[in-house]
Amino acid sequence: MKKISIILLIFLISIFIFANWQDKVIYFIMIDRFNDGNPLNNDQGFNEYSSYDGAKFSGGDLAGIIQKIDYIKNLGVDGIWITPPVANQWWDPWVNYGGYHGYWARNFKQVDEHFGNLEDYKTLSKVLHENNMVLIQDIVVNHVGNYFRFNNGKFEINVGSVPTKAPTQYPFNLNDFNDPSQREMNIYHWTEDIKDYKDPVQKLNNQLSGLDDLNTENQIVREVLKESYIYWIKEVDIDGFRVDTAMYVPKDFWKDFFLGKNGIYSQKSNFISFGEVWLTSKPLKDDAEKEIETYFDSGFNSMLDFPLNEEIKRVIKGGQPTKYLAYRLERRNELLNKGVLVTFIDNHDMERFLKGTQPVVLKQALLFLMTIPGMPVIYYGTEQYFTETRASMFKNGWGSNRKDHFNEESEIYSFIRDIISFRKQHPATRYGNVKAIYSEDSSGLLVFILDSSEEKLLVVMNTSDIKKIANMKTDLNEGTILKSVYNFRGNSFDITVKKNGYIPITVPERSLMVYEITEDKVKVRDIKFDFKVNIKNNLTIQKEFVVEGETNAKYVYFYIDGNYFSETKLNVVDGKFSFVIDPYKFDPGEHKILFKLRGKNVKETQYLEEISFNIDLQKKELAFALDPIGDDKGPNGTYLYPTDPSFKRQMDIISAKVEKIGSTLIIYIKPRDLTTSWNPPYGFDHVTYQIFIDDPSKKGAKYLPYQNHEIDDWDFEIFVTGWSSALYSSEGASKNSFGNQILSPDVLIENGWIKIIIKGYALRNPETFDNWKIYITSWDYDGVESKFRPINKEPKAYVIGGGDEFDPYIMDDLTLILKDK
Ligand SMILES: [Ca+2]
Ligand SMILES: [Ca+2]
Ligand SMILES: [Ca+2]
Ligand SMILES: [Ca+2]
Repeated sequence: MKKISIILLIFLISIFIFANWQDKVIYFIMIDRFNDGNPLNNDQGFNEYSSYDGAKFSGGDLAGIIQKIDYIKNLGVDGIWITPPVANQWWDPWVNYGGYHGYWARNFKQVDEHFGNLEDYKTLSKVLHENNMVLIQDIVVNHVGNYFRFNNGKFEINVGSVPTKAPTQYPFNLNDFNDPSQREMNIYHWTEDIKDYKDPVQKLNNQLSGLDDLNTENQIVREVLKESYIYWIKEVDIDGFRVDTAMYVPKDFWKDFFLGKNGIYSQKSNFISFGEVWLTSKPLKDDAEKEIETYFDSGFNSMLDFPLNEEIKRVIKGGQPTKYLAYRLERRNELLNKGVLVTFIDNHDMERFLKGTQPVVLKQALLFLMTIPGMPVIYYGTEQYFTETRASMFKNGWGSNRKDHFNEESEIYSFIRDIISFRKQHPATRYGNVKAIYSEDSSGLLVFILDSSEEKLLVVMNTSDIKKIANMKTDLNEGTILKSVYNFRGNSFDITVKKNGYIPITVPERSLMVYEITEDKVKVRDIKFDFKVNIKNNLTIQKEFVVEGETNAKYVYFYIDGNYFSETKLNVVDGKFSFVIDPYKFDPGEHKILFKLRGKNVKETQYLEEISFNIDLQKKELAFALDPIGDDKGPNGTYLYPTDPSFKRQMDIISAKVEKIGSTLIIYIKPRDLTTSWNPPYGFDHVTYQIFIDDPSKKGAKYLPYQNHEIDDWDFEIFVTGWSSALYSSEGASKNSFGNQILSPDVLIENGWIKIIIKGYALRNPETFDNWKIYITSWDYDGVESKFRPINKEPKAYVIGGGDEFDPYIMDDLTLILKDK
């Protein structure tokens, strides 16, 4: 009896552990920043530990994770992914930074002294498995730490490297280029840093930010890497790998690593390996997906979904058109047939999703992730509203504000637990084929159907900050009942599909609702009025257009672009009505109009099919100004550029102009030098622009966030770097916080101009820009630390000189006053 129950128990446990990966939700932990279970291992005596310095070890370890198993489990996740636990280079004096994160290996087969030892790691694995949770280890094969470099062709050893000046594992210790026998072993590629990320040869063979690139073509290197990582499967019984920097290693390496003789997959069944190929696609394009697809063919059975991550940020956080996300969702169906897509809203290498936005936006994004197929990952701290990427959860770690953050009662912790539980109850969220049935050319509605063999769900999301209305055309049979199964900030009543599959719906701002498409049906009443109108689908409007129509309805209402608050009631006189469309109040491009007809009482309501039309307008110049050359010296002419040679005169503004097309505003800035030293996607670096827009009819803020300066009045701020853009409102802005983000404006380079496009819907479609003021300031931003570049008396490599931390963070500036009569 006892024996049988044990066998049964083992069987049940293995079902849990070996359930499909797409049924799981994973919690991602940076070991050093999660929890300190053993303070004795924090300081190894090399000045590599400080809980006040984000560049150093903070004290988190494997024992700390074990102590917090219940906290992790109660969130409802099915396992953890941990940053590499292997022995690291603790301090690199060449870059003044430490390997607390685990990606700078010293020895691939040893647990780092700060994190514990092999026994701790085995215990962690055992405790996780006892709790039906999996353990995924982050691995690196592309590089070790930064132990050598070629400085203008001359080989140099990083003699100040801590704790050793070379890796300690054979053959990676053979890194002295000046020793002919070591050189000939060719364990390394013996290269300089990658300078051109578009050059495929450099990308595979050169050093990524100084990290010594392993010769992954060399058979010895291949064997030892394979053996090193099999070691963890055998010793610790880990269940999967997250594979760092996969695109910097040749694809045939991966084939051999996973599928070759004694490959990873021969070691353990159902072993997952998800690769990091950090590529994203432009809106409505799929270059990244195409490249990521090739990794599934090279041995990976799972990949991180970076294209989706970017689209979620663009659309849900950045207010860009929901049709972008609709496209991305449908494009994923194909990829999902190849393997597991690991979904996430942020990670340890990027700004946290919550930074610069509101909790409600974070919640919507997380919920969205839980409604679509893939294996969602929650980055630690998300469940406590963290905004700092690598802040510590524990009191004595860096960035903790000297508080423990393991609060299971917090609102966002409960929210995440609830949405994970919702996902588990609904197989279509994990297995459904996704079909988008409604999306917009602006922020607003995204509606899609999830179709799995077990159930069909309809998801309705509104990404905008206004209530939306639509009449969606579907393939569903009339009378079908859509049963409300989840409601976030919306309505929880059921919906009935109307005649011909139409669903009229109003959707509150920032809400997400899920409906089960049931087999139940009711009879629907057919309300049909006579209606004729002169605006037809796809009509192009270039000047004022008079809409005229006839109907036997008592009342006619219309809505523009699904804006519930644009509801306009028309007078119907002798069965006729008319109104005017003024194209200058619209962004160029596609728009839509929805008519609602009513009889004597509310029950007699008919929504018509939406009619789309195009606004096509000429652009109009609103302002142009030249700025002196060489005045990029701060307000008093004392500022100096950082001394690194990559700084030219990027912060010198030489001219600016403003145009509009309809209600879309376009700002152009011409810098003296345009550089791309760090491969910025928007095509410029070593300068950022903080642009303040004043709508004279409104009273906004005075302080320029983080810039030690104030002006009379501003209502919107645009913050543009070569990597990102944001439009903020002055609401919520202060000396040291940006306001609420409204949109990510598009940024392009055109003939030496930086062109920033702000859709009018984000500015609430002003009728005129006359007398609006635009104040442009230039500075630079430290992308690693996510803050403005500091200023000091003396300039340094990456520090601006000629002032101090209380001086205005403005290198050059320019004001434009718009004429729009
Ligand atoms: Ca510790
Ligand atoms: Ca490489
Ligand atoms: Ca190096
Ligand atoms: Ca200038």
